[in-house]
Amino acid sequence: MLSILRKARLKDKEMRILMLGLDNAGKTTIVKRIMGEDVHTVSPTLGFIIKTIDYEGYKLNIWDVGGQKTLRTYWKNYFERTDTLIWVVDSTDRERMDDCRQELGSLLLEERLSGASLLVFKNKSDVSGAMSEDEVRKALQLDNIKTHLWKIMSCSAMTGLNLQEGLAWVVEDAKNRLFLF
Ligand SMILES: Nc1nc2c(ncn2[C@@H]2O[C@H](COP(=O)(O)OP(=O)(O)OP(=O)(O)O)[C@@H](O)[C@H]2O)c(=O)[nH]1
Ligand SMILES: [Mg+2]
Repeated sequence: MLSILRKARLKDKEMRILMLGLDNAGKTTIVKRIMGEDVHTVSPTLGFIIKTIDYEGYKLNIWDVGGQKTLRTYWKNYFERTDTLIWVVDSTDRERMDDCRQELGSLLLEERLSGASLLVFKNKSDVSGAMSEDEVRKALQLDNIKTHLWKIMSCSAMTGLNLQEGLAWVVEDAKNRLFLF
C-alpha cells in the first residue's frame, strides 16, 4: 500500500525530504542557500519550516526541523511519508560527534523511517580544520549502517559546495528505489 502511495507521488513527481541534525549544523542555511535567499540572517529554528524546491521537474518538499535538544522529542512528528532523510553534520563540531552519532542511530531504528534513504551532508566544509569526509564517516560509524541506503557528501551552505549535487543524488536515488517496488 505504502509503495503504491509512493508511486502515485512519484508520478506527481513529488518527494518528501526530512532534514534533521543537531542544532547549529546548518540545516536552515543550506535550505536558504538552495533557495537563493540571504544566508546571513538565519536564527535557530524553533519549530519547522517547509520549503518546496523545484528540481529538474521534481517537487521536493523539504522539512527543516529545529535541532535543539529540547526540540528533538518533536522530530517523531515529521517521520511520516519521508522519502529521504538528510542528516546535516557540523564538521567543525568535533565535541558533539558522539551526540550526533547517537541521534542518527536512534533515527535509523525508527520504523517510519525504514524506507527512507539517507544523505549525510558534511556541512561547513569551507572552514579550515573541519573534519574530513572520512573522519565524519568513521565518527558516525556510517559503514555499520545496513538498514538504509546511505551516502555522505561534503558540502558548504556558505559557498554552495555540493548542494545541487546532493539534491541530484536524492532525486536519482528516489527514482531508482521507487521503480524497484
Ligand atoms: N562557515 C560556515 N558556517 C555555516 C555553514 N552553514 C551554516 N553555518 C552557520 O552555522 C550557524 C547555524 O546555522 P543554522 O542554519 O541556523 O543551523 P540549523 O541546523 O538550522 O540550527 P537549528 O535550527 O537550531 O537546528 C549559523 O551561524 C550559520 O551561519 C557553512 O557551510 N559554513
Ligand atoms: Mg534551523
